[in-house]
Amino acid sequence: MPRVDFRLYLVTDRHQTLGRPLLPLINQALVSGVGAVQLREKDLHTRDLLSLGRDVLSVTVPCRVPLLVNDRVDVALALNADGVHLPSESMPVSVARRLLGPDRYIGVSAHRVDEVVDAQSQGADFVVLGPIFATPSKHPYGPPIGLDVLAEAVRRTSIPIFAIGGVAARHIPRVRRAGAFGIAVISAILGAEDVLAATRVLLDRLMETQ
Ligand code: 3NM
Repeated sequence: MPRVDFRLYLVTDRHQTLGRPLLPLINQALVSGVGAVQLREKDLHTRDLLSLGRDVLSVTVPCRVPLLVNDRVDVALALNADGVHLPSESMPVSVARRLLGPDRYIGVSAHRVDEVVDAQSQGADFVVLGPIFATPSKHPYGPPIGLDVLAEAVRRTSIPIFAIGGVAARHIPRVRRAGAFGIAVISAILGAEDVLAATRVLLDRLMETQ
């Protein structure tokens, strides 16, 4: 199992960059020290996703930062990426593990405590749990689940849990008190006017609360 040694997980959405091209923003986040990147561009066809994935790898690899591909195990393998991130309706962890082998990351999205428990028992490397707060980035999962659910998931498991959904720098002390290992964000980085500075602030808060 690969070791989860990152606390700030950047999830991409090229529609949430304030109109700026995605790659330079990812690069700025990497320069500031973001720990892992998830390529999550659900509306791209396979060929375009592969092409963007190659471009993203050209900036993550020199920084030795893992790149995980959302849902698409085939694309992760084709890119020789560092892992996959499985949405809750995706293939089971055990099947992805068989395809990817023991050394690549398998992250799992969860929206309830029992899904976190399941992900752990199936051998996921980490879980992203949310939406913790209200977020304009994603509506399908309904209202925020809140910090109490996060705290309960932490109590019932030992897997690293990343809080997602509306997480901003000001939330980090509360999220960490609830036991989150780290945070996963789109808009707190890609929606910031100054991506370098915003990433640095998130990392500083995470360090302060470690
Ligand atoms: N997954 P932002 S919430 C991609 O609850 C994603 O599983 C969520 O974007 C979940 O940091 C979300 O801008 C959006 O709120 C995260």
